[in-house]
Amino acid sequence: MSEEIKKNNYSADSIQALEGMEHVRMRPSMYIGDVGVRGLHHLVYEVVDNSIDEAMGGWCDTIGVAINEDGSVTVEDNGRGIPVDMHKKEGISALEVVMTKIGAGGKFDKDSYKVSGGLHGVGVSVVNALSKHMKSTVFRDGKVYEQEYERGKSMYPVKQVGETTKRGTMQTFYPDDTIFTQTTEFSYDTLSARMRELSFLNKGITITFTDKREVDDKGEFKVEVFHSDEGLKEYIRYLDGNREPIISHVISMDNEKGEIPVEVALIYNTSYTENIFSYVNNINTHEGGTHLQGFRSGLTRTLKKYADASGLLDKLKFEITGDDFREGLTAIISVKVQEPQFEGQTKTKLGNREVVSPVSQAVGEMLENYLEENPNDARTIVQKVILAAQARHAAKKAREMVQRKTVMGGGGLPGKLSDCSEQDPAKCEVYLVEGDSAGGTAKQGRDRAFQAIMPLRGKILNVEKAMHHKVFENEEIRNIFTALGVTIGTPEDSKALNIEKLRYHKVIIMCDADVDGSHISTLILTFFFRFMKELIEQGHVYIAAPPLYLVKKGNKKEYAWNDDQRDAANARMGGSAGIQRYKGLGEMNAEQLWETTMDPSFRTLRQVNIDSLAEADQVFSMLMGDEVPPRREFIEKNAVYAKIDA
Ligand code: 0RA
Repeated sequence: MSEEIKKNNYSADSIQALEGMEHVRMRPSMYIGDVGVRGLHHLVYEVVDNSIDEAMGGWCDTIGVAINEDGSVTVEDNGRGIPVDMHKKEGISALEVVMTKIGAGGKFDKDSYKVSGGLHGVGVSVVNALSKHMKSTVFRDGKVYEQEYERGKSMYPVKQVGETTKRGTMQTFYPDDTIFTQTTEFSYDTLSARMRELSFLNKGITITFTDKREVDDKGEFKVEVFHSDEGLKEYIRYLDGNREPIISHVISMDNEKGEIPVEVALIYNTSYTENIFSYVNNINTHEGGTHLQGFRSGLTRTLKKYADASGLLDKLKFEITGDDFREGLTAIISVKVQEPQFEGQTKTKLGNREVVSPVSQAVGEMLENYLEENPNDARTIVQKVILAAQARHAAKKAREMVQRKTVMGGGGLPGKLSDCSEQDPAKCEVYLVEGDSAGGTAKQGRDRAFQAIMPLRGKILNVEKAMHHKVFENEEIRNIFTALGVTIGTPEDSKALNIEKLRYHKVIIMCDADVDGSHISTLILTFFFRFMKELIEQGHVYIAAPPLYLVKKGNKKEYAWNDDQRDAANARMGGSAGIQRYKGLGEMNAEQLWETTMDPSFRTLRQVNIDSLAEADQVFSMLMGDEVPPRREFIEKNAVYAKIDA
C-alpha cells in the first residue's frame, strides 16, 4: 500500500471515528440508557467494569473509586495499565484508540478474559464522549503517561510525564452538564451499593470507595472498603442478615459447567417471600431469563426427588408446585456468558438457551450433596415446602374471595376513595394519605379534576412478616388494589398485576414528615415492593414531601423543608420571624397543603426508583423484619427512603 493511500485511509477512519463519538453525544441514550440519574451513574460503572475485567483476568486485585471534591470521579486500578504504544492501523497510541474510538475497547487483547454485559461494555470511549473533560494516567514499564480529552477529543498525544514503580490505570472524568442536564451530582448511596455488589460478585477484589466532597467531624473523608473472600456466600449473609435462617449453612457452589462459570448461593429463612437475584456478567438481570430458569428447574427437581423419597409428602392432599419450593428462599445466581443475548423490556432478561442446562445441573448437584450431608436441614426444608403448599391454598381462596367481592361490588371502588373526574390514567394521580383527618384536608385542598385521595387508616399490614393469605384478607391492602384498578397478584408473579389497568400513573404516598410517618411510608413501599414491584419499576410510585416549617412575619410567609432553608427564610425576613414546626400533615390547612405538597407547579415529588433490587430487599427486610436494633439505628440515621434512591 502506498504512503498516499495509507494516509487517506487514516483520515477516512478518523472521520468515521469522529462521527462515532459525535453520535454518542447526539444519541447518548442509545449507549447508556438515559441521561438522567441512572445514565449518569452508568458512566462510573462503565469505567469500573474495565478494571473489574482486568481483575477477572487475574491482572489486578485493587480498585479505587473516588468522588472528588469538584464532583468528578476517579477510578484507579493496579492492573497492567492500558497499552500506550503506537497502534499500527490508527497511527495513534493504543490508549488514544481505546479512549476516542467507539467500540475499540480491549479488542486488541484477545487473550484477556472479557465478557461484555448488556448496557455495560459499551466502552470507556462512550464515557469520554459524554464528559466535558477526562484524563487518563497509565503507570506502565516504570513510566507515567498521560492524556487529556475534551468532550471525547484528545487535547494532545499521549505523553510521558514521569517515572514510577506503580502499575495500573487511573481515569478521572467530569460528566458533561450539557448532556446530563438534570444533574451531574453522583449519589454516594447508589455508587456505594454498586461497589458492594461488585465486591460480592467478584470475590478477592478490594474496592475502596471514597467521597471527597465532604469531611466528617474528624476532618476525614467518607471511605468504605469492600472485599469479599467468600463471594455469594457472604452476599447471602448480608442480604439475609435480618432474617432468621432455618438451616445451618448457606448452600453454595462456584464452578464451571459446560464452559459456563456458574456461582450459586442460597438459604432458607422463616419468611414467606422468595428473593432470587440473578446476574449475568455482573449485571443484575431483573427480568431473569435462562439462568434463572435453570436454577428453578434444578431446585424443584432435586428437592422434589428428595421429598418424594422421604415419605413426608405421603399424606399431602394436593400437588406441590414450583412456587412452594421457593417460599422463604433467598438465592443469588451469577453466571458469566461470553456472548449474552439480552431480551425483555429493559434488556435485563438472559436469552441464551445453552445456559439452562449447565445451571440446572450445577444447582442439582450442589443441593443433592447438601441434603445428603445435612439430613436435619433437608427435613426442615421439606416441612417448610409442605407448609407453603398449604398456605398457598389458603391464599388462593382468600384472593378469589376478594376478586369475587370486587366484581360483585359493581365497579367496586372503595368507599373511602375520593376519585378524580379525569378519565385518562396518564393524567391522573392518587394520593395515599396517612390518616382520615389528613385525608380530609387533602380532599379539600386537591384539584379534583385529576387528583384522587385515598386515606389509609393507621398502620398498614407489615407484609414482610405476614403470610400471604393474611395480606389478601387485609382491608387496607385490598382497598389499594381496587383503587388502583390492578389485579391482586402474588409476589412470584407480579406480571399478573395487569398494570395496563392502572387507573393513576402517579401513585403518591403522603405521610407525616416524622418517624411514624416514615415508618408508614416504608410499610406502604414494602407492600409495593413485594406485591406490585412493576409499579415501582415503571416509575409510578412517588413520595410527597410536605414541609417541616412555616416561617412567617407580617404578610410574608415561606415554607422550609430543612433547617438550612428555615434559617435562610428567617434571615430574609430580618431574623425575627415566627417559626411554626409542622408536626404532621394534620397541622396544615387545605390551602397550605395544596401550596406546598400537592400543587404540581410547586411541589417536589421524589420518584421511587430501585437501582439495586438486592439493596432494597436488604433495607426492607431490615426495616420490617424481626430484628429491632438495626432498624432503630437505620431510622435514626437516615430518612426512610435514603437507600431507595428516591
Ligand atoms: C488491554 C491490554 C492490556 C491492558 C488492558 C487492556 C487494560 C485495560 C484497562 C482498562 C482499565 N484498566 C485497564 N487495565 C488494563 C495490556 C496487555 C499487556 O500488557 O500485554
